[in-house]
Amino acid sequence: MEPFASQLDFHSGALQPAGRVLQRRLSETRGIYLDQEAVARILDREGDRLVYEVYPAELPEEEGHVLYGSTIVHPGRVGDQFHMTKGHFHTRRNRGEVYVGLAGHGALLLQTETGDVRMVPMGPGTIAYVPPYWAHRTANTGDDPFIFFAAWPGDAGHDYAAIEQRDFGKILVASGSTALLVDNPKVRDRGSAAAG
Ligand code: M6P
Ligand code: ZN
Repeated sequence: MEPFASQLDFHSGALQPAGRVLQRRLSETRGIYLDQEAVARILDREGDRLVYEVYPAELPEEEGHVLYGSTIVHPGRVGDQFHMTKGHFHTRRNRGEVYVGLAGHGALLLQTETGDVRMVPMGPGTIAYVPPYWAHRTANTGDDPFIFFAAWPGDAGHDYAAIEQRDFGKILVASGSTALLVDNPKVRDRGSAAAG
């Protein structure tokens, strides 16, 4: 393969050239939010809102390559939760990732397979390291688009099912103008139901 360069517009978050641009709307990510009445209300009143977009560089998903792309999480809330990405583990769990904040403000949520959760606030210039074995999800905690760049190993793969089944143990909720990290009641209930 020949060396090449792509151009990332820090203002819009668009990467060019890019592979297939992914647009995630509310309807296809609705399951990640707690307040299903709020989801239904939004879909009913304003239609299928664009929540986030991913511009991937067109590269072989193979060992040795470094995949990269930009993500734009549009500002907004669903109930009192901020707009967020689906979140995933890497299919090959021992693959890490690097996130670089470019514009806007957000948070990176990370979780291990045993349910340990961490939160890293992100803004322009923040470089967040996602170690191997940690699932990751981002949320836009501000009022402007939250834009970040990510790079990960070509053979990492995306495993969404594991996080759909288990969910993150903590959620980010809006409290006035700040973001609070609180226990996910869905996971807590399931935990106590299993214990009892
Ligand atoms: C980052 C990277 C991508 C990921 C995207 C959106 O850009 O981690 O691999 O696809 O965020 O996250 P998700 O796939 O979890 O919706
Ligand atoms: Zn990843």
